[in-house]
Amino acid sequence: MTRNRAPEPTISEFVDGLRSGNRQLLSKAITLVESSRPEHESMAHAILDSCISPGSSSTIRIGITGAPGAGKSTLIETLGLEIVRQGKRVAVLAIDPSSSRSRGSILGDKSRMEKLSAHSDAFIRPSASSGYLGGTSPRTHETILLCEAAGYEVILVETVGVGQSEIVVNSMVDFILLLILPGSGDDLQGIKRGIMEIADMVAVNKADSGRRTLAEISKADAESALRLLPEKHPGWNRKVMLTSALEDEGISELWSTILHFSETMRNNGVWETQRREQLRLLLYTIVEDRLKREFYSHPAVKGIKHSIENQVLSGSLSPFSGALKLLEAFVGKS
Ligand SMILES: Nc1nc2c(ncn2[C@@H]2O[C@H](COP(=O)(O)OP(=O)(O)OP(=O)(O)O)[C@@H](O)[C@H]2O)c(=O)[nH]1
Ligand SMILES: [Mg+2]
Repeated sequence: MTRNRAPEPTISEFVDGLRSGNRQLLSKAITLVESSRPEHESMAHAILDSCISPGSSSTIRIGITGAPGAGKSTLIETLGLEIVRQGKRVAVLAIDPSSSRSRGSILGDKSRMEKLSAHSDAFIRPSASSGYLGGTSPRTHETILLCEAAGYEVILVETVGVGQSEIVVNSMVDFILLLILPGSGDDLQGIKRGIMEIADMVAVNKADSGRRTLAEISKADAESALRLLPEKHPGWNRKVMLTSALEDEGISELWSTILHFSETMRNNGVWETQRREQLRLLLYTIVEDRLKREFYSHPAVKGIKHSIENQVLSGSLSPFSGALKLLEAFVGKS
C-alpha cells in the first residue's frame, strides 16, 4: 500500500515559515540540520543562508551547565517562564555529546518543563544531537541560528557539565551559568575547575528554605574559588547567587543579572567580539568536520587504510610515515 505523503516544503516555504515563526517548520528545519543525508544538508544550508542576519546579535544565548541532577531543566522551566512573562520568546535546546543519556530521560526533560513547553512563546527541542557523536558544535550552533531566525530572542542551551560538553557550549553562547548544589564544596577544588573557568555566573541551586545555611557555605566556597581564577571578560565580576528552581527563588534576580551582563558586554564591545570569534570557530569546525568525512570515505584512503594500519601496528611502519601515506593517497599523490 502506498501512502500519500505531503510534499516536502520548498526552501522559500521554509524561509517564509521561519520568518513568520511557524514552529512546525522550525522543527522540520532543525531535523534537516541534524540529518547527515547530503540532500538534507544542502537544503539546511540553503535555508540557513537565507535566514542568517547580521542583526541577530540582539538575541541572548545562555548555556546552562552543571552535574547531572543539579536542577538544570527545572531551572530552565522557571527561568523560561520568567522570560516569557517579560514578553520575550524563548527557545530551549539540550546538547548531549556523551550520548550517555537514554531517550527516556530526554523525554523526562520535556515533562520537567511542562508549563514552559505549553507556552506559545516557548519552543523546546529536547536534544539537538541525539545519537550524534562529535560535530555537535556546528549542528547546535546552526540550530541556534534557526531559532533566532524564527524570532526566538533568548536561547537556553542545557548541557551536562561533564567531559567536553561545556567546552562545546562555550563556543556558541554569550553567557554560561554553572549550577552547583549546596554542600558540593569539595568538588570545586577538583574537576569543576575547568567549568568554573568558563562560567560567567554560578548559582547554588536547591537553596530551598530548609537548606539556606548549607547553601550560604557553598556560595562562600564558590566565591573564593572564583577569586583564584583569572577574569573571563573584562568589566565583569563573576557572581555567585542562591537559587531554588523549584520554589522560584532568586530566578528573577538571575535574569536581571543576565540582562545586566548583556548590556555591559554590548557596551564594551566584548559581546560582538565573542560572537565574531564563535563564527570564525564555526567556519573552521565545519571545514575540519567535512575534511575528516571526505578523508575517511575517499576510495584511495579506504583501499590502503587496512594495510597501513597493520604495518603501523606491527611496527614495520612508523605512525608518522603511515599518516603521510594516507594523506598522500587522499590528495592523489602516487
Ligand atoms: N529541592 C529542590 N529540588 C530541585 C530544585 N531544582 C531541581 N530539583 C529537583 O532535582 C531533580 C533533578 O532536576 P533536573 O532539573 O532534572 O536536573 P538536571 O540538572 O536537568 O538533570 P540532568 O538533565 O539529568 O543532568 C528533580 O527531581 C527536580 O525536581 C530545587 O531548586 N530545589
Ligand atoms: Mg536536565
